[in-house]
Amino acid sequence: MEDSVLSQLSDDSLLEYIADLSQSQSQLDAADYTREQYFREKSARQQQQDRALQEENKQNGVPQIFGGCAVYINGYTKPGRLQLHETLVRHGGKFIHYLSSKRKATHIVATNMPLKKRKEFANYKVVTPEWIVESVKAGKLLPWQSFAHAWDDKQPKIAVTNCNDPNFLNNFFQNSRLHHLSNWKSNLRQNVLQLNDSFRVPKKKDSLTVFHIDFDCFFASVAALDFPNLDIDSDPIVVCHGTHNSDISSCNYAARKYGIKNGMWVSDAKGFLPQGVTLNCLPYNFEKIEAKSAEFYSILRKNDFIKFDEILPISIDESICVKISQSSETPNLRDICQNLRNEIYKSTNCTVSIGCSDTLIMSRLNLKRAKPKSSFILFHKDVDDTFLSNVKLSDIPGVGSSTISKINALNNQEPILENVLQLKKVINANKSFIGSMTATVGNKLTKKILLSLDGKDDDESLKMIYEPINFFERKSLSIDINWGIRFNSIHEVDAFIDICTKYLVEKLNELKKKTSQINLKLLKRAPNAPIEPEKYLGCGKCDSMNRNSKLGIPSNEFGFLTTEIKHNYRCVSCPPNELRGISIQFIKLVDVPSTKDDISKRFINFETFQNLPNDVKPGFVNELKKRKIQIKEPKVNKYQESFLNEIPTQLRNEIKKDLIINEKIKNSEIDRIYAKQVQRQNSLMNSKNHLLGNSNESIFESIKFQNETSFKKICSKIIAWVDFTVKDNGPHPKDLELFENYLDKLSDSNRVPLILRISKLISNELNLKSLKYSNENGFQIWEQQLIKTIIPKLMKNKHTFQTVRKLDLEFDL
Ligand code: DCP
Ligand code: MG
Ligand code: MG
Repeated sequence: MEDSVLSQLSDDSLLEYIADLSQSQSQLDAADYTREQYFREKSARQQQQDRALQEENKQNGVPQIFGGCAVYINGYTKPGRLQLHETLVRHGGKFIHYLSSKRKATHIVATNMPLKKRKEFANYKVVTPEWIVESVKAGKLLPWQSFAHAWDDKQPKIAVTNCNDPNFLNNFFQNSRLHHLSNWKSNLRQNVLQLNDSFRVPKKKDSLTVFHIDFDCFFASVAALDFPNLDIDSDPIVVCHGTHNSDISSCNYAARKYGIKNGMWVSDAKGFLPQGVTLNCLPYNFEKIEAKSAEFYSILRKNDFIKFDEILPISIDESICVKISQSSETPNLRDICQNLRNEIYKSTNCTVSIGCSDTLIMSRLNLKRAKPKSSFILFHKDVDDTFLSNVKLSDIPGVGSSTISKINALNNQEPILENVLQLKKVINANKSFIGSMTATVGNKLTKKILLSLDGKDDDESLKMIYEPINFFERKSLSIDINWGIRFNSIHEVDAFIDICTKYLVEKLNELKKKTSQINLKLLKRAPNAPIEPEKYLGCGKCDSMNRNSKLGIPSNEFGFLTTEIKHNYRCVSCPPNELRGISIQFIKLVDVPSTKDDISKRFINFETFQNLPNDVKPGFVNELKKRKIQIKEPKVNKYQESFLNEIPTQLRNEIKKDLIINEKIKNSEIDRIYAKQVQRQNSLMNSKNHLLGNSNESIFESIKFQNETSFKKICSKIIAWVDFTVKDNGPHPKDLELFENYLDKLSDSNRVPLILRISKLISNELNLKSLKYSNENGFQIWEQQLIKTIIPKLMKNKHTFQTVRKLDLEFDL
């Protein structure tokens, strides 16, 4: 036997081999009988025995579940080798005695396997003995992935684990589901822009029917297609990279029955299952996922049941389809949903659920209600308490756990509000609750929540329907790596930033855009977190840090952008070896004019022309004229011109060249940036003037109150108003409403300092009047107004800001 084969033997096999050798000493002594022959014969003998055993079991009706599997057992196992061998053979499997190149094993069974061995067996399916035991129990072949070694995660399928390797990024992307998801999503959105023509964008007056369609446990359903032995309806299935410290991207409803959820760690999920129930961990099949999604969208575009006016892509597995309702006909929505579901199932072998209604929010809530494998239709006017009692607060888009705990704090945690009906009751019982909610979670979100109690949409959400092109247009571009980041020096970080920027700039160019803002977000190991987290090369517990830079003018230049990002890195204090995640965002993308419109193409430089040999120049001049291409003369002023005319031709040309260079310097980026900055500063000054009421020029949209835009004049009006109304019955409610609107507008446009000044103004006014009028009704109304409405608005700016960001993300994954 070759040494290399020897080295592949497990300890057990090697010992067995030595024992066999010593026993068969006499045979080995024979000159023509080699060790290899001995093994071949021994193996053949054993296989014969195996076949006989298998045949007997087959005859007796034992299910041959391991048919086609050739299994090699490595090292000590529990249950033992003999037992596994027998079980396997009885159930149709082939037992491989020695692992040599001739005998290809399909699976390797081992209880323990050191890293070195794991590398050696990198091309095999390496499983724990439970794979055999559990499959026999289940009476069917279970996917080997579910029994792959736990430390599989520590040796992930992502081959390039060194972030300094130039291939790291590509490898990371290939394996990152989040990268795939975001790529798919942006491609789908790009398609929306291109499909512009086939849309019929609804008008505000149209009545709509909205279909929110989403695959049931999408990744899990697609993955299960590769495992016909598994039943998606009854076997618990999850999709994940490893089998321990990796997160579940999708779990089927059979797994959810036990409390397993998307996003859990596999190791935690396993703890939810009762004894004897196995979790089937399946690998990602990104190609198939993409193909199924394409079929889904193609059916939405073309089917025999309904022609949608808009097909809006929410994600790879989810679309909002809008039909403008014709009053003349009442379509049978139940049939449409049923037919669509059937058609999609026929084509993809995966099920979708549909929520249908006349508003976005209701179609979304109905979808939740419909899941899995069904549809649910309810229009907003039919919303009743029973329906609301089934809607969780967290089902409202934009409402997360922090909002929920804030609302509960307002209600003194008594009782804990979980569903929407409970919230509705609290609001009905206590009208001032809305005011408190506005003060804590912001005006926009409060309005949105109140509207959703009636099944209605807020304006922000409706933009998706009424302005789809604007809504789905790509507004930012980002790269986000939170796995495998381990650096030792700033040079390594710089090199990595270069790679990331290059990637982003390529994307930017594909989109024909420039960026006007960059944001660098870093994950820094939390002070108390271990150097290496549980998840292999994961980011572990981190603090996140941010640095944003607004570029003077939009850019798509690699050198400029990467330098800016490196500069940003140096501005936050995160030593390279503490870095665990890097995210770079290009924000506020703007269009680059297409080359056709690029006017510079219609010129050639004077210098270029001047350098041509004199004898060919006339020919070129004619040709250029024909094509209306001008020779760009250096800009010279009148004085320079008359001076130039006085000097000899040779010298004149040289001076002209010099002027060109000077002109170029003038036109350089730096100058433009500087000019922009000056302009910005000026406009900021103007805006200050505006706020004080001295100027009409402003970068802010002017806000009117009582037909005034000058803040100074508005203040005078307010003082007069307070003055006049504290004395008797107080301000007229209509006026107050307008006033509140004005304050809202100030607050929504980040002009909180102005609200502060107004509140001080009113407060001073009330102080002055308190001796004389504090018992008057009007005085008390103003006091209340100040405390309950104006001051809470002061606190609001921060929240408003957060709300806007949430709204941006609300339909995101
Ligand atoms: N996905 C993911 N990671 C996320 C969100 C989603 O990997 N943070 C993937 C896995 C999901 C798919 O996107 O299968 C679709 O997301 P859904 O939210 O629609 O979840 P599912 O389709 O799995 O389940 P459901 O039946 O609740 O829609
Ligand atoms: Mg889904
Ligand atoms: Mg979805």
